[in-house]
Amino acid sequence: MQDRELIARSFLSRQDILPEIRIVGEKVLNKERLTEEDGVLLFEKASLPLVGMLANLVRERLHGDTTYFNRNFHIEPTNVCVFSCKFCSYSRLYAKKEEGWELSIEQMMHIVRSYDDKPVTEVHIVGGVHPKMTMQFFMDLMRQIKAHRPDLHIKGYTPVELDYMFRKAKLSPEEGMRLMHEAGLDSLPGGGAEIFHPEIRSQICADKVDAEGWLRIHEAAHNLGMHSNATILYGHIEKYWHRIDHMKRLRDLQDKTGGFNTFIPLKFRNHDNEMSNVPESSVIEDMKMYAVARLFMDNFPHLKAYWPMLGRQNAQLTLSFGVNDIDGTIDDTTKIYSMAGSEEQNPAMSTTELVALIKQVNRRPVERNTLYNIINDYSNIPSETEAIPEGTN
Ligand code: V47
Ligand code: SF4
Repeated sequence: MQDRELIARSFLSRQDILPEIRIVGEKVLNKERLTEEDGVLLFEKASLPLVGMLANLVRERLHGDTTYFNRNFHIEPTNVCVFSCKFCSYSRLYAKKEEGWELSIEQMMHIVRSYDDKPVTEVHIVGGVHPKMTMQFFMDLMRQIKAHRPDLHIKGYTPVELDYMFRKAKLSPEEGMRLMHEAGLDSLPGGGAEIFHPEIRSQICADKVDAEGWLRIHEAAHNLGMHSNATILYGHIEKYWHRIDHMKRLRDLQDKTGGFNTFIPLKFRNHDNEMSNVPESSVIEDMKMYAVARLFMDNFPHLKAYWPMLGRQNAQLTLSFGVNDIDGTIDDTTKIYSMAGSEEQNPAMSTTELVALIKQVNRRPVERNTLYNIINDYSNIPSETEAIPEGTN
């Protein structure tokens, strides 16, 4: 038996571990699936070192020390949005659209061309839901991107945007996804999931696609052979059981389709939105979220920490709590988190910095493409800088 399994067993045999927690821990050691009750129990009663140790065990069983990142850039076509999610610091209501931005296809192609000499593998397209930006508009955009750079993977549009487009075009999710895929859409990002349970969804984002609609669109994508990610927006008014209910719905769909790549917990940030009175979660709570997610989401291959939202040092910390992916180099092209109050006001990180960040916590940095094929293994390449610059939490 590997050392780490032995260490985990001896940790679990400690007298101070509650018997009901020990039972859950033993399930993890025996590779048994956790129930919803087990998940809630871990959140409520397990210590952080215990869930962290178990999550790290699972992470190392799956990936060893490998920590993935990719080279990507974002296009945010607009922040004008017909919806009014209470946690959103980013959107400008359609009624006040002059306060927002709206990019033309030519402006977005200009962004794409600005990466012509750079080895990026993915463009992540995500934004508000603008009533004038139709499905046809985005299909034209994707065709132009593919005509210009066929190898660039297009990860784009959440079910919030897609559901709105499909309804306007009078298409079913299945028909709509097929057309978007044919126009060049390669995979779906994880956004728009928030908290599925209607008790919370009706309070924080009542007017956008519901849980069933979100899941149906991802299922339609998976059935076309596309992959996708899933998120949870945690740390606001939800209870632990809402988080587990959310993860259970995703785990069930993953059992059915196997199309999800990565689960991404997103920490609620409270700056400049209608939920500014809700305090943000502590770092301890954040690490627990990642650890329990790793343990509960046993059929998701990857767990990602999105560093522009967490900050660099906390993202490093998550690598000991189940996380094996810290997203991409990003290049200062997203505004979602800086507008919501993240420490990362200008989220750009070079490959050198990302590699150093991962090596600093003794993990193995590997550049991947969107589908987790290895592009470059940086473990034996000395970093130009091993240190993270001061003041860049
Ligand atoms: O769905 C909005 C979140 C998401 C706030 O798939 C907020 O690789 C915290 O999903 N505090 C969009 N979060 C971003 C997203 C994403 C990001 C990176 C990678 C991937 C991927 C997906 O941002 C929204 C919402 O859950 N969000 N406002 C806020 N105040
Ligand atoms: Fe619109 Fe998305 Fe913001 Fe909701 S989270 S208001 S759907 S941009």
